[in-house]
Amino acid sequence: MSTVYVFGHKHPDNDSILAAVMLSQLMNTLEDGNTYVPRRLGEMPLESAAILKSWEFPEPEYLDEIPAPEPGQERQKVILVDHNEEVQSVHGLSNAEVVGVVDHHRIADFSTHKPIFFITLPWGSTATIVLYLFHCYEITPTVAQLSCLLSAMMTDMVMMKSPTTTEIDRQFVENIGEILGLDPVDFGMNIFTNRATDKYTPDEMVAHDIKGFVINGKRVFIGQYETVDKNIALSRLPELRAAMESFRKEKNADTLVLAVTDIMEEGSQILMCGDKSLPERGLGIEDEPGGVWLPGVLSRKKQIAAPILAAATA
Ligand SMILES: [Mn+2]
Repeated sequence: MSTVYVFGHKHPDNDSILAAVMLSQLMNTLEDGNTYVPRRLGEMPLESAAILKSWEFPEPEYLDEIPAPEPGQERQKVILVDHNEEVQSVHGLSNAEVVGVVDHHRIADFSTHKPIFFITLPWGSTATIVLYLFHCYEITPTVAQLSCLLSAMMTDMVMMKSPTTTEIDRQFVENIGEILGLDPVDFGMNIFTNRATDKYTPDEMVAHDIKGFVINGKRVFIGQYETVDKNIALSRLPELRAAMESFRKEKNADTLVLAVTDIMEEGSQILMCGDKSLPERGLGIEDEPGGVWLPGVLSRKKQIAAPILAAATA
C-alpha cells in the first residue's frame, strides 16, 4: 500500500501532463492496492489546463523534489512517463524508488535493482502508449479520457505531421475520432489555438518546453517553441536570444538550441547560443543572426536531438 507519484519531464508539455493524469486514472481503476497520484515538474501548459478544466479533472500538483527518506521510512515510489533521463526528471530522483517507466524516448542512463514495469515503444506519443495500456488491461476509456489522450497525441505528433507518427498512432487517432464523432485534425487545431501562443514572454518561449541532455560531459539544452505563426515569436528575436543566453547561464549549460517550430509552415527556425559546434555539426548548419530555417523539421526528438547526439559519437 503506497502512494505512487506519476509524472512527466521538467518543463512539461501536453503529453507529459496528460499521460501522467491518464495513466494514474488507469492504474487506480486496477485497484492494485497502491494510490497513483499525478504530479507535474513545471508550469501547466495552457492547452493542458484548458482540457483538464473542461472535463473537471483536477490539475496535477507541482512536485519540487523528492527528499531523502527518514530512517525507517520507505522511499517515495514513482512512475516516470514521457521521459527516463535523470537530467530531465525531478530533483532528488535518486531518493525515489522508480517502479515504472512509460515512455517513447531513447533509453539513456537507466538501471534498477528489481524488475519494474518498463514500457517504452517508439510511437508518436506517450498518450498512445497509455491508450494501448487501457486496451491491455481491458479497461474502456471514457469519453473524457479519450479526449485528453487525443489532445496529447495531436500536440506531440504535431497534428500527425511529425515523422514520429507511426501507423499504430494513426489507427488509434482514427479510432478515437470515430468513437467521439469528431475530426481529429479539427480537434487538434483547437488544442493548438488554446495555446494562445502570442501570450508567451521570450523567457517562457525558451523555458516552457525544454529538455536537458548530457553529451560527452557537456550540458546541452534543446527547447522547442511550437506556434501557428513563427513570425510573432521571431519579431522579438533580440529578446528571445537574450532569454536563451540567460537560461543557459542560469542552468550552467554549455549549449542551448531553440527550435521555433511553425506547425502551419511545417518547419523550424533554429537558434543556438553558447558552444555551437555540436549542434552545428549535428544539424549541418551554421547559426545566423536570424537563425536558420529547416523545412520539414517538426520533431525535436527525431530531427534535432537525435542528429546532435549522433554527431557527438561520430
Ligand atoms: Mn511525448
